[in-house]
Amino acid sequence: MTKSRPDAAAFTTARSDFPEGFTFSTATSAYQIEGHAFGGAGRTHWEAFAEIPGKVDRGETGAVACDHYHRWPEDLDLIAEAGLDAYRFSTSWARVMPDGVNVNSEGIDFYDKLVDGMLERGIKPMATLYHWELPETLSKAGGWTVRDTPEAFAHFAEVIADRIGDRLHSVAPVNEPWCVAWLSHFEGYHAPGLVSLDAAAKAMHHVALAHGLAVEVLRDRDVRGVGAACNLEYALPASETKADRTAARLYDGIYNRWFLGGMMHGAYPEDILDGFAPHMPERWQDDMAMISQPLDWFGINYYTCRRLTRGEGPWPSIATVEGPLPKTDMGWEICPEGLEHLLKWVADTYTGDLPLFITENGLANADTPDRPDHERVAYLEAHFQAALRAIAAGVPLEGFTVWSLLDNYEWTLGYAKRFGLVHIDFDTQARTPKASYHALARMLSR
Ligand code: IFM
Repeated sequence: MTKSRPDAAAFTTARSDFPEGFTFSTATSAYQIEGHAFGGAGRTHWEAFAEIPGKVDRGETGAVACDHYHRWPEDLDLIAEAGLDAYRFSTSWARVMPDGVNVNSEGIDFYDKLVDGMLERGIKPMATLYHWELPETLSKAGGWTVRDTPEAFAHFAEVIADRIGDRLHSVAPVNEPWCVAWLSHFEGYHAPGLVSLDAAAKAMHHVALAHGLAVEVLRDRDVRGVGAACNLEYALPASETKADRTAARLYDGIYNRWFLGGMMHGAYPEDILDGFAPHMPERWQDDMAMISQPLDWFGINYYTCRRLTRGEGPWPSIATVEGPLPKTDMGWEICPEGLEHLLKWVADTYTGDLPLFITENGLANADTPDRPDHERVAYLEAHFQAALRAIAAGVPLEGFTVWSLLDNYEWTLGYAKRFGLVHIDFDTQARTPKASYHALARMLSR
């Protein structure tokens, strides 16, 4: 497996190595950058979660974040000046509908201006409808464990589609469904912080249903480029024992095959259904046609591989073992081979000729504005090369999105982790493009 190259100063890869028309973009999400205290946005389950001692580092929230709500023209200029083709942004449900139901005109106006701002600068708007800021009213009413939430989400999708759908280049309903459901309801690591197989199984279905209901809304309104953005991990057994191979297979089922199977084949994986069965919502089978409507593209958010072994406790009893590869500031192994593997596997097993996009890839690094972030250049270079190998093998990959434009709110880890191409001083809000930003701009010009 590839070692990272922390001494790399510039990309050897060039835009011209990729097929004609390949889309390079960068991504952010609403709650992580906008400043949720501004513009009449409603309380979300993240503020509630951050108030529980010990759940979020230093109890931080997205109240101010990068103040993108006021500084968005400067941020869009940074995207345009880098030579990026597109911007993957998200629309905050709690900003547009503070109580999850009624529209806040200031909130929807913000996205209207933002999309026009992208178009004026020649940037293609790639929207994600939901990147995790559930209005607290809906969270208190059961959140993703109840069917009312996907139904309310369909209404939110209507509001967005009616206002900005005519100008979007592409749209994905839910960012990283696994995080919304499993990480937040079984592992308890994200809001609302539940640790319950019953809640998690219900959320795993309701989030998939939210995707399907939103796809139907977007299609009804002729919104172009309707897809999905799922996070996938390369699941490896910690050793070749049967127990470790079983753990890796189960992890792969919950993390990767659940949403891929539901969205692309209209069928959840049987080995995972065996464990979820007592907890699935009534008549879930009736929703599978809605969940698996045809898409225009499928997006993969990829960061790392993971090594699995048998854990303690009831099903699914999986534990993680630390691996040998160099790690990012998140402690995640740098494993570009996992991206190549997943691209080929997804195309072969699920998506066939459907265009694929890498909708997120990047690393957290302990950056300061006065030290070049060589590690980010090396990480991205290795993943560009993995993408090129997959393309050479016939995978219909059409775009690559770097996470993230700006250092931002990393959820449970607060502001401690820096993923940006652009450094943010969270005291002054000064934006300082990092060495990786300049290197990427040069790479895109070649
Ligand atoms: O910051 C997150 C983002 O919100 C979703 N994808 C992974 C990123 C890094 O953890």
